[in-house]
Amino acid sequence: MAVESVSTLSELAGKTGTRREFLIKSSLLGTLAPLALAGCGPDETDGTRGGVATGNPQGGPATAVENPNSKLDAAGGANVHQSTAVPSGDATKSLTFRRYDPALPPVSAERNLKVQFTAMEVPLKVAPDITVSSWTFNGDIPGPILHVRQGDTIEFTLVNRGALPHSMDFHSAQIDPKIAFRSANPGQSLTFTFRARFPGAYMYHCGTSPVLMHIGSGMVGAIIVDPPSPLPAAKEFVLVQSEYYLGEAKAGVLPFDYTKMLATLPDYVVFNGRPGQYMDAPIKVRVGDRVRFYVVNAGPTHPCNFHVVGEQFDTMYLGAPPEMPLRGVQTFAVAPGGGMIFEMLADIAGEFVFVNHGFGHGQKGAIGILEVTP
Ligand SMILES: [Cu+2]
Repeated sequence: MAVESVSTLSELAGKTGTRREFLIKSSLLGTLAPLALAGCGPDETDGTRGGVATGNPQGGPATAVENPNSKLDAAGGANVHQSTAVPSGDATKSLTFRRYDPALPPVSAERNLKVQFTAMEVPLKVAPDITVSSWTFNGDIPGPILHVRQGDTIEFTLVNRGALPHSMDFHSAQIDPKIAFRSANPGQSLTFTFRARFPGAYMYHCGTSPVLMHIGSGMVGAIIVDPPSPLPAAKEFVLVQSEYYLGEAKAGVLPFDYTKMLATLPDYVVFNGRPGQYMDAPIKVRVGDRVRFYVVNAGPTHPCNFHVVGEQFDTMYLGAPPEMPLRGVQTFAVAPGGGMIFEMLADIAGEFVFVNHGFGHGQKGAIGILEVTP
């Protein structure tokens, strides 16, 4: 593609048609083109993902494995840093690509919840032509979206069906991490209980050493804690940003690469586990809708400079909502390990690109379209 002298995004968009066409045809050429142009099966009505598991916890007694010091992250080199979910032969053919439903599931009706996740290492198709050797909660990146209310008590059980020790660190919990966030060995489980004391958009992740490898291999997710009085009615979406650092494919599956994680130059930066998935299958709302994005940055390393092209956020909560609202925000950086709530009124029809405005990372996949229809 010839390099043209263009000064603005809208100027270039004008030369190539719509902004969406521009982004698909031009901005995403290179890293993202195969992804953005490939068919993503829209599943706007997918109600199976997320929600709150309320079944009785199963599995054996909690293990007494303490979480090793994460300073070990800097050690590098050991076999523990290798991804393990690499199948023999070309097992990727049996896998299907699924769009991750970004809709916030309804808040749990229970005020005392029982939630159970399963830690498992599985190959995961994150684009029609990209399969990664992921470590997951419940087989996906990110794990299930949890939605609770301030003051709720959550009895959490982690069942480890993987080949490595795993654990759970809820940023929404105030608890002794050495006890609650300890690791469960393969075949074992652990349980701890916490109260969601503050509302907000919180990260959860595996905290087993090396934490960088467990977060970087996909063991992340979001728990949204509502304030006691509901925020204004809105169409609500959860975006979990994370970075992918990948090695050479084996049997069609790309392993995560710990050395590249330490070098902090990602191959992809993604919303909800799939690079560019909402370019081809946009998030859809109607004119007049209030739109609320819960943006959780799972990292492991880089900020998410969240921005919507052609819009401003009339409200962004700097603290626990509804406290400390900021008005008229164009872009705000969500730190790795952090979560922020962004609101806008979709009062104009069109295709609005939401993006990590750290554009190197936007072009690596942290980009999508909010489609506002009359
Ligand atoms: Cu883990």
